[in-house]
Amino acid sequence: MYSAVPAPQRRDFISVTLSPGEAAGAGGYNNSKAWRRRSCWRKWKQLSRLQRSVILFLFAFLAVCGVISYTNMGEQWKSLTNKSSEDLKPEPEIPGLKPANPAVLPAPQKADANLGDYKELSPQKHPKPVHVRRGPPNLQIRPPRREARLQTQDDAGRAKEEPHPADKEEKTEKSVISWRGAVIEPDQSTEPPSSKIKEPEKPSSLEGEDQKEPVPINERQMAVIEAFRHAWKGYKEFAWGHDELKPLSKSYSEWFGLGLTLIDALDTMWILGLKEEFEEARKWVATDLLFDKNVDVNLFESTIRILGGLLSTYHLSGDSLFLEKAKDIGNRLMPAFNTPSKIPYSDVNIGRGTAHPPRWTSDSTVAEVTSIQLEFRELSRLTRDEKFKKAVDEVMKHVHALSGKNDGLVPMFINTNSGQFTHLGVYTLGARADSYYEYLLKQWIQGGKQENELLEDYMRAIEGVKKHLLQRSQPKKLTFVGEFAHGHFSAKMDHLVCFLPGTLALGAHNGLTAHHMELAKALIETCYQMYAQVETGLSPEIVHFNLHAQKGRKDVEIKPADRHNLLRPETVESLFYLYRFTGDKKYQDWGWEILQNFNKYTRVSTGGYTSINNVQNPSNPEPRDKMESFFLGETLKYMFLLFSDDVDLINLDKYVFNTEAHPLPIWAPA
Ligand code: DMJ
Repeated sequence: MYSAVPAPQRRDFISVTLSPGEAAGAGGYNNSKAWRRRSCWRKWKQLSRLQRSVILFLFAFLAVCGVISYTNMGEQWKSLTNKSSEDLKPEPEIPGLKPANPAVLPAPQKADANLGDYKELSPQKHPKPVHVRRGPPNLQIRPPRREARLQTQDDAGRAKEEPHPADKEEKTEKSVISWRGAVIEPDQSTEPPSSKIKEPEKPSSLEGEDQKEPVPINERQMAVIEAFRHAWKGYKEFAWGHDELKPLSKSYSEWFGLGLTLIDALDTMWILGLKEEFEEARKWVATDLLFDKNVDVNLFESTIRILGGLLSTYHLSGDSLFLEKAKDIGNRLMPAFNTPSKIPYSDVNIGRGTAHPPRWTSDSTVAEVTSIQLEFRELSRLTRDEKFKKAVDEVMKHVHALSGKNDGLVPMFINTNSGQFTHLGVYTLGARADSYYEYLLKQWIQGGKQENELLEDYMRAIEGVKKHLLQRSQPKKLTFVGEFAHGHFSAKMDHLVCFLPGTLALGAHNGLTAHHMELAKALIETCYQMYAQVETGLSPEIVHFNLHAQKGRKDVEIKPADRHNLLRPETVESLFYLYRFTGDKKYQDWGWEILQNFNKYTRVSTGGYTSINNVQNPSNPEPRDKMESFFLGETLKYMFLLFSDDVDLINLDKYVFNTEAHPLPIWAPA
């Protein structure tokens, strides 16, 4: 039976009930099209006007919804298909080299790109959205004074390319490190929670940081900026483009004639945010820095200061000018490796392409030949030319296999003909050996902790230090690193050795034993005392520790020939690492004391700072009239970083400092 729904009592809703009988209608079931059309039309006519309007409205509404959802699905589908085709793109290969992690490193510029093409800090073109970097164009600092407040966006164009998606993968590599069968548990306790080790995903200056609020600089950092500006004023006025400032005689000295101070200071200016100074220096590099010179340079010194300085400035600024210059000097240094043993000569004539050992010997210094690796390896990665890396890796392999070590401790000299250690039996962590140990660890870190031989040599050497060189002084029981010569211990310690606490702390931060951190803490206390126990509050070049308590004598003794101070960085460098990894403010306070004493005894009123001859005479410290390039390259840079509470200001999980304080990127594991 079919009946139309009776007229509703209430006219604000409709109900349509259809039953098979009703649907069949009086005339019985007829499924013809005409019948169906007529029947529907009849039913439609039977509906009230309101019912018809509501039905029509519903249809219209459904139709609109349908159109909208169709359009959205189309967009989503489009983006999905695009994304998957991007993800499938193969990663370009670097022939002969393990691919570096573009998440950590900027995409290398083509070696021949923009050679000599000076663009005055003009933004480069970027294929991807721009990320603002730290440094002059993007200061993460807020100086209180107007002139120190630098813009944040204008030079954003120097940012690097996006990393390859494959390198964004979470790496959970940090677990245990096996060393000679021993399992070394990573030391969790030595890491600050905010900088737990994980594989870096991007250069510290890229994404993520951009979203972060800039960390304001504090008063102590401002004091470092002021000190830098004062030093720079002297250099600019009296030594511009020369190697070192002589602040008292208002002149300069030349070593290689390559603007050493200016190059060493480039990345410091970037980090301190000194845009104007940086721009001026960059102009000099672009127009006046020419390596085609008939001049002998020391391979090690020019590698760590010039090559290292150019590479780090390239990484921080993204400016290909610095890479081109780095490539140029790198190539010109290569003749040093043309020796019978492949242990490089100490000196190279960068204009003539010839190399030679010092006049009086065919030996090279062990620290020198083993502390050029970070720079040449990085140059290979950037230029995709293996020869640099091959040459320096060969040196490390050779030294690794060499006999004549004493529990991992190396002699100070190596012969370029025979490839053997010479002057056996003398072991120090000071001059001529120091950075061998530093670079064992740092190369291992640079290479993504894959090169086990480096780690082995490092761990064994630290055991050697503990066994042969570690002692405690009287009366304060300071732990110090002495020297060992032909079976005899000497309580002599160079200020240079003060790099060691920082290196030990860095190793502990990277998962090595917690004992290294304990030793680092003990040693940095000693290095601080090398300043604190001296009349000017500045350390001499060398100290001798008292092994036996004697009334009225301090721990630290200074010989007349050793009481000079060259504005060296090592203690401040270690204070920086210790503060980064422990957060203990006393390290900042110690650094602050040291800065004040530099200001008190080494600052020259007309501009610049000077080395002094006598740290024991506050009334006349006997200025030497020389500002070493590392004062700007290292000492002030580490001061600035030490006073910063921003772990991303040169993040130590992304960068490794060369021995001249030039940060180079850490590669991701293959
Ligand atoms: C710097 O050139 C380097 O730090 C080097 O490793 C040691 N000497 C000076 C600083 O003291």
